[in-house]
Amino acid sequence: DLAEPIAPALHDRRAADPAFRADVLAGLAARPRAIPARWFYDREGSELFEKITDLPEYYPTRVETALLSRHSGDIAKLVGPGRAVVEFGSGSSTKTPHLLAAVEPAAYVPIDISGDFLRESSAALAADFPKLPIVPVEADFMHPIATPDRIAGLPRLGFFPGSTIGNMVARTAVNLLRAMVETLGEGSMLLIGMDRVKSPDVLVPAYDDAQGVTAAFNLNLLHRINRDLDADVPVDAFRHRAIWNDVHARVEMHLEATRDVAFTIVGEQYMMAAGETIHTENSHKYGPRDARVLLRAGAWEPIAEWTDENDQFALILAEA
Ligand code: AVI
Repeated sequence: DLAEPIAPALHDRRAADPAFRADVLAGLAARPRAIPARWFYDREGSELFEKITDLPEYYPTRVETALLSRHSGDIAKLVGPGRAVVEFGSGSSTKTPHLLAAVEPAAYVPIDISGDFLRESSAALAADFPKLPIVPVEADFMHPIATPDRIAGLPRLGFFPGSTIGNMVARTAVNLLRAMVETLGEGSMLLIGMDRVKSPDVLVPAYDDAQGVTAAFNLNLLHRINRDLDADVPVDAFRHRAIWNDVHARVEMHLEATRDVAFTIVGEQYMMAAGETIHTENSHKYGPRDARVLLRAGAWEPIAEWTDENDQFALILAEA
């Protein structure tokens, strides 16, 4: 029959990660509904996140990059030359060159779960630092990682910018910090970025911008479900919500159904009433003492920290 559509050739149906499928199905069956934020970052989501980092309301990237370039001399003095710099979740980081230029590392080891991003960012850095050995590792940094032989015996500096730690609840953050000690070894140092607690009048717009880029980033999760999980979620029946949760000191992102909806995901039926939500992200903020307590709980002792004049964001140097 010529009218029969040749579905696989016409659709860009990507092979879904079984863990994505499991998290979506479990997350929609749970109450409250929640899907882990790590699933935002498919190709489209990663591109939208890059756009977020340029938004006027989204201060963290700008402030952290300025802190790194302003204080790289002080950081270099405390860190000393000849370390292997190990970056956790390197993505397409624009902050790394500031650090590498200052600390004169013996090697750079970017760790990322996305091989594509790793290859792209490693190639870009190699052009700027032709003499620096770059040893990319494709891995999930949430667990201890065997570091490459190439950096055996070198002292290490872990680099974890972007306030990514804020996307984890305290227990997960502490587990990650301890995994970093295992990966890097005792005697290592860690340079970590953490976003500060501040007025919701600044925080909420940073996660609900006027141009709607963050809304598109959040809603892309539903598009991804439709693309990857053979689903028919009516994305236009959802809206982006960003709220400040003062008890947990975090900005939360949710997707709220604007009318009663029914949809199918890999053959399973789901219903949501108007006003019901899916919790998609936490972004925890840390006061100065909170940040130090978290690091100590994760087996790191803070030794120096740098903040901007408005105390918006902190870069903290710690040792294991
Ligand atoms: C990647 N992470 C640190 C960002 C944040 O600020 O929590 C993710 C993000 N979500 C919305 N805007 C940015």
